[in-house]
Amino acid sequence: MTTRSAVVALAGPPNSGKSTLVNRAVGAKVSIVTHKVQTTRTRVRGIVLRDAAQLILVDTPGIFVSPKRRLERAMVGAAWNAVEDADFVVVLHDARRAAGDAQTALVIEGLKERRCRRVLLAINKIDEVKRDSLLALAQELTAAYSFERVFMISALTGDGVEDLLDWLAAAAPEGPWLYPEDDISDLPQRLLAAEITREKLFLHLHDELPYALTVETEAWESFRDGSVKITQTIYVQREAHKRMAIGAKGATIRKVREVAQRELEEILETRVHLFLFVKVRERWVDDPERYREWGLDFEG
Ligand SMILES: Nc1nc2c(ncn2[C@@H]2O[C@H](COP(=O)(O)OP(=O)(O)OP(=O)(O)O)[C@@H](O)[C@H]2O)c(=O)[nH]1
Ligand SMILES: [Mg+2]
Repeated sequence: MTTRSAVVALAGPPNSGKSTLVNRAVGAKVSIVTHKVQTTRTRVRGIVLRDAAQLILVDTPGIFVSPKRRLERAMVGAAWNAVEDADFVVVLHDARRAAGDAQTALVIEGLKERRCRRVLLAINKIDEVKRDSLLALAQELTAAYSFERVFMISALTGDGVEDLLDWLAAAAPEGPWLYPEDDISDLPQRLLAAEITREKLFLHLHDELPYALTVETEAWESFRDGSVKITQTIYVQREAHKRMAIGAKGATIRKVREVAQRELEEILETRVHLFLFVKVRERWVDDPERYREWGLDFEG
């Protein structure tokens, strides 16, 4: 069998559905998803086998205008690095937004600066709009950039996703598979487990708090009966944030722990004992160690 492989970067504005698409394509949760912007903080590779082709789908942080904080700069930088390293780029555009939307325009501008080849467009969330509006949207977007192909998809329902993957698999160049055939992601379990907890924190906390915290898996202990004990620290920047994360009488952290633990049990297919600790570390966003683990560029 002649094997083929391609690295495919999914790029687009925050919330356009990149992580949802990676999970849908892989058929498992490899990257976290929330309704909030800037959920994904680093590149996460999801791996898909199609016939003789291995597709490495690279989920990236959303690209947004003039990121100011160090973490935001590192996130947007990671997205552009992924684009530059890829064989194909799939730009996601939320079908509910106009073709001239500033967010997508920013992505297109960046693609032009980088003279990227082999760029596809995926108009996502088509389950949310009337079909007859899509053609005009596609025409306007292809007028703004010469996308090699346009796909209409719903990462949520899966509509159109097979077509996109089939196209990529057929277009992938000949070459060895880059990962073992059973792999579905490059994210180590400890990091995935931290991400699952961060997702639940995003869903249960409000305003700027989700953006001001990070989660780390400190310990991972496997027992003879197959169960695992996972200990994680949630770093926040202020005492007030710690109180909010814990909630009245510990209600918030208890809920987060419960849903994160349940999901980890599903993913790991075993009993999980999850222990969460909240610590104030004012300057975690300026600590290189926090970036290294995630493969983010500290100096950007
Ligand atoms: N209706 C609908 N919702 C979608 C679709 N794809 C994604 N979503 C929703 O859009 C929201 C954002 O999805 P994500 O996959 O987290 O988006 P993202 O592009 O990874 O966002 P960032 O990581 O913040 O850049 C979530 O609430 C998803 O459920 C879709 O095809 N249809
Ligand atoms: Mg994401």
